[in-house]
Amino acid sequence: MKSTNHILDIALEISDQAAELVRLSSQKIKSFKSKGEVSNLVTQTDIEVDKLIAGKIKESFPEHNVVSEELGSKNLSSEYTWYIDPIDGTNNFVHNYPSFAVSIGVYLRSKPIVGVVYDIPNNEKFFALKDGGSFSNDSKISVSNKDRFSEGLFVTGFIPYDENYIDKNLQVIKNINLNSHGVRRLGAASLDMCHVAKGIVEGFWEYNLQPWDTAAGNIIVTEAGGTVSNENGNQYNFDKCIVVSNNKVHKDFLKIINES
Ligand code: 2AM
Ligand code: CA
Repeated sequence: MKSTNHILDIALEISDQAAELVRLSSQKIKSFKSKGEVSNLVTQTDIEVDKLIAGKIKESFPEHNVVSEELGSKNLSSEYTWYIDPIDGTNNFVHNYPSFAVSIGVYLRSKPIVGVVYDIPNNEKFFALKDGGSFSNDSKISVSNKDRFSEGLFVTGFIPYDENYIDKNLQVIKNINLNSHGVRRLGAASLDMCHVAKGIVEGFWEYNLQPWDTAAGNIIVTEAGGTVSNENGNQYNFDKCIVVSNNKVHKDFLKIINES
């Protein structure tokens, strides 16, 4: 536990420095490049922040593996792996839409042990430690108590150019809208997961995310009492579909996704 606490302390410190760099860059004009499709964006800030985070991890834990969105993987055969998204919600960042975050998740032997998601525009830092609970700034957070799917609020995301899943997801969105208080779409998966952890939405689902989008959010949700699974209800292991809830509505949630 002592070493896990130390990892959390370093992850929090790194996220503060990364958030500061994103904040400073927010005030400048943002030039962006498209990584192929028209809405798949990367800015110079994504790359600078990724380099900052990877460099800081190397200073403290030179032997740990690092997997990041913009710099790729550095596999040193360690039992520890850091999954980094320097800016989750790059598209929002470019448009000044206030939903983007730095996301840092640490796994030990394929299980999450530490997560930090820093919501920069809202100044809210979410973090969790294995068996230590989930927090937003200094307050403990937990998932909502709502057990009726029909009274829940849900959030999803979709990659606009993802031909394989967009039609399926539109059908799921329609059915959830018809059977609940509704669906929201904010554009940063790590924050959507933290919103389940904080109890302001009952569930989140998305297709085709990458490990750096979900690694930190995963432990923040489970330590807050929620469930993170794939569409079959099995423990999520970077599968094609992620289904996250307050646990109480999980069964109904899976049913509606699978029957859409
Ligand atoms: P990003 O801003 O870091 O790319 C929105 O639905 C979510 O999908 C965001 O978390 C966004 O993260 C992510 N996303 C967008 N394009 C993606 C891609 N090509 N692969 C994986 N995740 C992506
Ligand atoms: Ca990103």
